[in-house]
Amino acid sequence: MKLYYAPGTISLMPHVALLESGLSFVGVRVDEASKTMADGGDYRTINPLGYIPALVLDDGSVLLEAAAIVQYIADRDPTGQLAPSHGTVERARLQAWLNFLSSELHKGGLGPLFYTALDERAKDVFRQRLRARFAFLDQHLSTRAYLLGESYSIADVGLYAMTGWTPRVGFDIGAYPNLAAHHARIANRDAVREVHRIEGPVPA
Ligand SMILES: N[C@@H](CCC(=O)N[C@@H](CS)C(=O)NCC(=O)O)C(=O)O
Repeated sequence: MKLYYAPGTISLMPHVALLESGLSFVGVRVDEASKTMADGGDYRTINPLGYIPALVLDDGSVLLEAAAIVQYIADRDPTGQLAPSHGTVERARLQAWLNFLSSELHKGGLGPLFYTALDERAKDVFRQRLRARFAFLDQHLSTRAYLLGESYSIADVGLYAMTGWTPRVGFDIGAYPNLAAHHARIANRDAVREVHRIEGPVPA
């Protein structure tokens, strides 16, 4: 398998999943802004829409969408630690969180704050939505260590990646102590540290 990743993006989630699973893969770095791959090629030959991540499977086909990619990895993970089994309500809850992260936090909250063309009034709409969602998460995490309860899952890394974007868009999560504690907890995982070491700093 080949994972196309860029530092500071949601590709952190499948990158950590791959390391934690122990599955064999090759990582290919992509420059998020120019869409240039490490070998100089155009990443849009992998994903015509240009967004990251993408996973190329051993049969050469491409799998897109972080939520689907991490579940594909989790289902092949011999340790079984990344996701609950299919057909269980716990698996449905994992899917609910992955969907929440992708739609409510990423595209409907934090993502728009990166757009320099949006004025402050427009960004305030998204900041307001984020405050409600962060308060909801903070309450949820007040009685549990992880999104699914006492069991870690790959969705925790997705949340960690997104809370990691908040300083870059001037959003302080200090007002949400349980969310901040969750971020610190996930930051301490060996695979998370290792992925940061491999990926290096987020380009300016
Ligand atoms: N729906 C996609 C969205 C991925 C996405 O938006 N990735 C961002 C980085 S976090 C990206 O590549 N943005 C650059 C672009 O859209 O051109 C997923 O969840 O995998």
